[in-house]
Amino acid sequence: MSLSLVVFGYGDVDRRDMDLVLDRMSASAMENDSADVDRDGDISVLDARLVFLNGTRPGCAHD
Ligand SMILES: [Ca+2]
Ligand SMILES: [Ca+2]
Repeated sequence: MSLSLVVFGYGDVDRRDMDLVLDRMSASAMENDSADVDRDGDISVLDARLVFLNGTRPGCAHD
């Protein structure tokens, strides 16, 4: 499974990407929705968790 963890911005996975997922949590994902990281059709805590765990900075901080 290939994940697209970059929700916002270019290349880095940070707090802003996670915030974007959190903002849209409980919404239905659109086709190819970047906030639906695991592509299961829903934007959920699992997507936020994936972004957090795979952040490019410690603790998923932003620059
Ligand atoms: Ca980003
Ligand atoms: Ca999902």
